[in-house]
Amino acid sequence: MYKVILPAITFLVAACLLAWALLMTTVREKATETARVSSQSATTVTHQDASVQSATEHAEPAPATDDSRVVGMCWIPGGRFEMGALNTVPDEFPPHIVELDGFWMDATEVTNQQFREFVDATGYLTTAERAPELRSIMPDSELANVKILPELNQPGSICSLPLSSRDEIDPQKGAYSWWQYVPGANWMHPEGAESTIEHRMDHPVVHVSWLDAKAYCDWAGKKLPTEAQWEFAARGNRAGSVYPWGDTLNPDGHWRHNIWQGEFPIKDTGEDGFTRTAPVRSFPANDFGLYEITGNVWEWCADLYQPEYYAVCPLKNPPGPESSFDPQEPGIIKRVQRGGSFMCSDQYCVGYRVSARMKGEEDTGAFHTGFRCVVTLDML
Ligand SMILES: [Ca+2]
Repeated sequence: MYKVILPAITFLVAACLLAWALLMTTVREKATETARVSSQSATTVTHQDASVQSATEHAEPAPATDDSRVVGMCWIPGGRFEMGALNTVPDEFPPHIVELDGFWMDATEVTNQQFREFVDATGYLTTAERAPELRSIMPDSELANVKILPELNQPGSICSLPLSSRDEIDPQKGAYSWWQYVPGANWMHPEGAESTIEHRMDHPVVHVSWLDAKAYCDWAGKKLPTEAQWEFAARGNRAGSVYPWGDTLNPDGHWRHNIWQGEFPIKDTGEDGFTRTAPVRSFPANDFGLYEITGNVWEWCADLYQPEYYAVCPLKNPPGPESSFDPQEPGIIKRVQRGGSFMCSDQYCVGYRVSARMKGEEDTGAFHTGFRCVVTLDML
């Protein structure tokens, strides 16, 4: 008999939803200890370096270029900023200074229409359209020999299923009570085989793995943003703010991004106008002209994930760690996701804060996960 477990693809979403509480208990002590040693210099820099400033106080203008790739993208002027946060989640600690060269970033999340053009041009099949391969499992880990449950060994992806009451939440299953692997779910069928994107071509593409996002970028001549680029861009000119527009979640009673309202995960009241993905440009852009940089869908970043990377990362253009390590699932390769999604609630996963970090298996998408791209100066 094979030893069977749920496929690694089901780990992603559970991690997204359980990470908050688990990470608090799993890595706080270690992160704090590490940070005690390493953050002193970072903190010293943070509070003594008067040159820390928002990106555009001395913003360099966008370089003149006729490169068609940057059409419709936003120029993010280089600068230095404080990345991370105090007193939130251990993996956002320590706050530290980062310097970045300027770059262009997509004004919106990559849409179904854009992804359709990529697929039409290349014939690319996303990971959700292929048989599961467990490609995120590290070959030397204790998970190396796991097998996929036969009933799950077919193309599909992760969807959240509606619950009618909290009685349907199985304490043993936790987030698996509402997150399930749905055969036939993929970017063209976000809620399963019978669903369609026919009237959602201006919505962000979902059910794309990190590998799918990278394939799109390679085709488009772009890259995924580094985690530092993403946070710098999301913060705009608002150093230290919780959200891209400030510190108040819904100023003047107006929702500024697409998240979950109501009792999670039972009833999303859709006060912001949406209970699933929203068309891009549904909400106001941030200082740099970026739409839905938080909320709507999680956005893949280029970086491998390590919760303690901030304590050791370089000052200039940090590329992310050289290897992945998630204490919760050390045998699985994780990449960073940022920005939160329409599934994020202040009752559960407040991943829509600009400093909030998330991680996912690089071969796994979900119905609340997409991406946007960047072009850097060295790519011109
Ligand atoms: Ca919403």
